Amino acid sequence: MKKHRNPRLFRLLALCSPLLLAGCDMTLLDPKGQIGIENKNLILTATWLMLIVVIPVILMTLWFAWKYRATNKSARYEPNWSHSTAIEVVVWLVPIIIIAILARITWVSTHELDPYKPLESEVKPITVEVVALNYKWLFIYPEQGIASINELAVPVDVPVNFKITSESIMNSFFIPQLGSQVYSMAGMETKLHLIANHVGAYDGISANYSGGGFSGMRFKTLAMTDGDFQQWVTKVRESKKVLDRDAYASLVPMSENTPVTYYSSVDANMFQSIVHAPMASGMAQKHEGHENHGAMEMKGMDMKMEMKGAGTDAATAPAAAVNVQGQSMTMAMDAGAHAMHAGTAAHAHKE
Ligand SMILES: [Cu+2]
Repeated sequence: MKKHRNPRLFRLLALCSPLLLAGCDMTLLDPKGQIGIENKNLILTATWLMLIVVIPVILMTLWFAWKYRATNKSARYEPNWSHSTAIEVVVWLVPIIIIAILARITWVSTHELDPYKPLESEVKPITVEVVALNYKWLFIYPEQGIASINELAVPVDVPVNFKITSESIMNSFFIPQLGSQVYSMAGMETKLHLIANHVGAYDGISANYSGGGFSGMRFKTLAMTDGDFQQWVTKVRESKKVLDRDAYASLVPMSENTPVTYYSSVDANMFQSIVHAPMASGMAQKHEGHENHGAMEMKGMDMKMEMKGAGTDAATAPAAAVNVQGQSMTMAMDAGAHAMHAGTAAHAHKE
């Protein structure tokens, strides 16, 4: 009997598979909070359901190619074969059933895991306001009156209500081991509700590319016992820095790999004023020097719209239509930082 197998190839494959996986530390599959656990179950359930089709297809492809190879004279040869009701039933019915199950799971889990839905808990949640800056994360604790950069501390088993916005460019606020991510966008507030159920330090990232310093836009999420969290709050309150308007303005220019910074106090309504900044009358001032503009800015579109915005009052109907279209496109491209460009006379860039 001839030896078909190639033992060296098999050994190589066996050696390679862990290497291929070594690159990813599977944080999504190692959740440390309730939402993360539900995310993981959803990922695995959907994957297994799809593998019901994928695995037999791959195995049968290999088996058919081997069984009906030219040298196998014992296999049936049917050059005129074209239809099998049994096969049709299987290849349509099985995927339809899988898609129906996936559809139901998607519907139910989309509502259950809605990031805007507060978590059910008897413990009073804490609020953390998150601001994505270029390229660092600012965390404001309105109840404690403190703030930190690139370090998020939360007590374990306490639901965290995140309110999220961005100074300019769109980012995505993501702590993989705690679960769902949500975009941060200028001029608006998004919400995310998470919980950490285990003490530990978990990586936080921006999951949406935002420019040159993006790779350093990371923070540690410190999930602590209640006592440790109070100590952390006390430590932050001992900082000599305070987050007032001037301190915030100094954070706006781009910086990379920003070290952890604590602020012992925060101006009241700091977060709301950041959210509303693009719509405030002081927009032209905020735009001075264009330092807020993102990497994704479309210069040509910007100028074109400014001309319309700053133009005479005799704006014709077609021009207005173009304006509206341009505005919505810019919102998508520049995450709202430019949302008010079109038609805002105050924003004529005279500075
Ligand atoms: Cu501008």
